[in-house]
Amino acid sequence: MPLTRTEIRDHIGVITLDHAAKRNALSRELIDEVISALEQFRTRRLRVAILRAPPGARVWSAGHDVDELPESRRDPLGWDDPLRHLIREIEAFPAPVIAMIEGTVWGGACETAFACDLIVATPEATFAVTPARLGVPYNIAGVLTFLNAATLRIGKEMAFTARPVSAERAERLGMINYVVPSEELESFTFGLAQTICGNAPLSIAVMKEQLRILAGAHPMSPQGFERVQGLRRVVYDSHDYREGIRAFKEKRPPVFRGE
Ligand code: LCV
Repeated sequence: MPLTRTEIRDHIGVITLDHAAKRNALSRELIDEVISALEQFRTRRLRVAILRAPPGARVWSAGHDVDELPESRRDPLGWDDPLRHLIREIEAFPAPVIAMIEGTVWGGACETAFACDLIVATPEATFAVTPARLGVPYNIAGVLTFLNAATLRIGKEMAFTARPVSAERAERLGMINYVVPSEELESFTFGLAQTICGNAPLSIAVMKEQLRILAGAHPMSPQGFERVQGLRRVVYDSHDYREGIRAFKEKRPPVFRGE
């Protein structure tokens, strides 16, 4: 049973996350389907990709599939993690990817939306950065995605509180492009996509890649990188990381000890 649906309208490809039973958790299986849809769109030289949930979805995506996170002693978000692969594929896709958001967005799904080029959301949508809720040491490329989406102070607030931010506030802060009523979400997003389709695809592809390279141009010394990786290892080897994952699976609040 596929976990996504795809459709092509003229130069626009649409991927619908459609695994309601798990609230569109970003499992390896679901991510593989999204990535193969993007490859199909690339082959067909489509000019915009839209990533969405089914109309009326209460949850756009619940983020990384927690059942696929290692219990401990292994980097939960290493290079080969499916979520990391998805983020890179969205950033490398040679045309704009629009996140069309209705419902709540959590953790790795928040990063996925922020990795998209444009975000259009309904007023009911919310965005939550959740590593601290689970005790997860987010990876440095992911932190940069958040830093490029929000100011440092807002990024810290979202990371430290793990509280959802409303679509209106996100728009006011420049984290998303538009907030539109749910009944207009589809027509507005497709209108935006059609405007892009009418422009020069090569020029857009080059500007997208230029902006990706410039947005990622944050110098870090090898010593700085090693320090960050060492700190992350302390977290994913910790009691609190194991407790966060276990509490989620046992459907109870975690009890963190700071060790
Ligand atoms: C696996 C799930 C999930 C899920 N994984 O429905 O950013 S980081 O570092 O944190 C990164 C590691 C990450 O992204 O971690 C995941 C962060 N996500 C969250 O913290 C959101 C976790 N989910 C929820 O808070 C709720 O499920 C929401 C509010 C999304 C929806 O609540 P609702 O009451 O509608 P349930 O909680 O009953 O979930 C329905 C089924 O989906 C599973 C959940 O375990 C349940 O499974 P069962 O029916 O087998 O009990 N599920 C939900 N999210 N991220 N599985």
